[in-house]
Amino acid sequence: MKLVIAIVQDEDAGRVVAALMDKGFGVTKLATTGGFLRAGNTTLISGVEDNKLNEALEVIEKICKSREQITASAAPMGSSAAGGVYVPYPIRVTVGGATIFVLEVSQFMKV
Ligand code: 2BA
Repeated sequence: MKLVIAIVQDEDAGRVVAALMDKGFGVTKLATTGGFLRAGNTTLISGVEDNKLNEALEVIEKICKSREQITASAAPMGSSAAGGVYVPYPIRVTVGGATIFVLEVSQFMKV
């Protein structure tokens, strides 16, 4: 068995959960926050049988879309960062469809 951890955008999360459930996968949805954008995203965890792993990954891949987001970065004004004035300016980042980790499960039980 594998544990799939998929970090997806909030906009896609509902449809991914519905599609995984439709295909018989168990899934847990967690409200999370990305470290870089410090914006909300969604982490899905799903335990899947080895022979169903590709099917689960295909569902996630099909639904999750890359999007551009604008975030504020900051650059120092003046010649040195130390003691300089930091001015925020917008930068564009492309947030991926989904960031996925697949882990080997050593034991799975429901008690
Ligand atoms: P965030 O950390 O908020 O990152 C959002 C997007 O910002 C990233 O999209 C990437 O395009 C960009 N980004 C991240 N760090 C950057 C940096 N140091 N410089 C410039 N741009 C940067 P994704 O790569 O698609 O990641 C989407 C979300 O997936 C991340 O949200 C984070 O929550 C998670 N994630 C990505 N890689 C991860 C990892 N190695 N471990 C754990 N979580 C990860």
